[in-house]
Amino acid sequence: APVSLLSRFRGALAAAVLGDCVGGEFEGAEEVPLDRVLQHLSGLEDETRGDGILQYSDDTAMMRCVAQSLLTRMGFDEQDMARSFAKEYSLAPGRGYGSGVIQVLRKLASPHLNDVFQPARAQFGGRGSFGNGGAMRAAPFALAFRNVADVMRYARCGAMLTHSCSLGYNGAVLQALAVYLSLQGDLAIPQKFISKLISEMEEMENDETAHNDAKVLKLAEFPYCARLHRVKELMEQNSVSIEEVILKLGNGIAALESVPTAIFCVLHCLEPREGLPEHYGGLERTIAYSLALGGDTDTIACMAGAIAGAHYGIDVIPQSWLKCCEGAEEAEQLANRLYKLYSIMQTEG
Ligand code: F2R
Ligand code: MG
Ligand code: MG
Repeated sequence: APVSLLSRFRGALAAAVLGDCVGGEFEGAEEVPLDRVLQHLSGLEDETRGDGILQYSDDTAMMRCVAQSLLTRMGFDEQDMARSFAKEYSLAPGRGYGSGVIQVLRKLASPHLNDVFQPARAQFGGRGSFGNGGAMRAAPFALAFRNVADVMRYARCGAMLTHSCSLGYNGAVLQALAVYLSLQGDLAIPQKFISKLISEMEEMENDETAHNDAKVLKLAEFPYCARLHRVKELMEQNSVSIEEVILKLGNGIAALESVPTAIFCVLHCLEPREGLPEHYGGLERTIAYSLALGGDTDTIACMAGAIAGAHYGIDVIPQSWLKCCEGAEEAEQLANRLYKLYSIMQTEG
């Protein structure tokens, strides 16, 4: 049966929270045997475990701020979003934030700050952060704007509140774009999906700042496009090992080492895969596979979850899994409200 747009909206945000909550168990682990992942996931079916037993981390905390700000301001308002990040951090600083970004979040709390993008620009000796913190919270931008140019423009601005290096904010643009295309049903033709990502990112990376950052960091001239081409190559292979995925795409805390990886997880798990239970659908496969890569598991599973959830919709996500995740219900409510905002924009636009 066709998946409704509302179901896709709810699936995107709920599966992002799911990925964050279940991925927290393995964040930073170098090797994660698949049987440990499957054990962890089958434990979520144990009804004697409490609701919301798995806590969400900074990924969800900041994604909620993005969604709430877009809703209250009915669009992007940098002052409001910055305030929202700062307030959330001050209320719950122990959610596992990146060690650099906490300085930005503290500065954003100052009532005397005029330029809310300035603290991010001061990071890492003025080079800015290339971490995946902008990308991990980018999904709501894809639900709040009706055209692709706005999704990309505002995902970039929203990320720049904490990540001023082009590798950081372009990772957020790529993640928002992947969720947007998935919501439109583009994952039905995977080759078309990846080609669209590459052509949009070619334009984004065709920029002097991006070229300079890539040069300083000794990366390819179009770093995201180069990774997306590797995703395409891996998709065309008959079999791919976990080691090869990590080697070619990465599994780290840098946006470049994790956003293309999350996209690959979704594409790879569109079909049944050896080692993953036969009764798993594509959404469950995507989450399990993301965890099995190790490294920044909460964030890769969160981003892959958002893209996969936008494709499969809310109804295929096991209720028992969602029940274990703190904040899953609120994510669905935020998605409902974003859908209403999107619908108003459709009719007014
Ligand atoms: N922080 C973590 N995980 C660490 C362990 C947490 C532990 N489980 C706990 O409970 O405490 N996870 C979260 O951080 C990632 C998102 O980070 P974000 O928001 O991008 O932060 P930051 O600080 O800007 O960047 C992260 C690190 O990347 C390196 N880095 C970034 N830019 C750099 C640059 N220009 N030069 C050199 N290094 C740079 C630094 O090591 C930063 O600390 C997510 O995984 C989220 O889950
Ligand atoms: Mg986290
Ligand atoms: Mg993480």
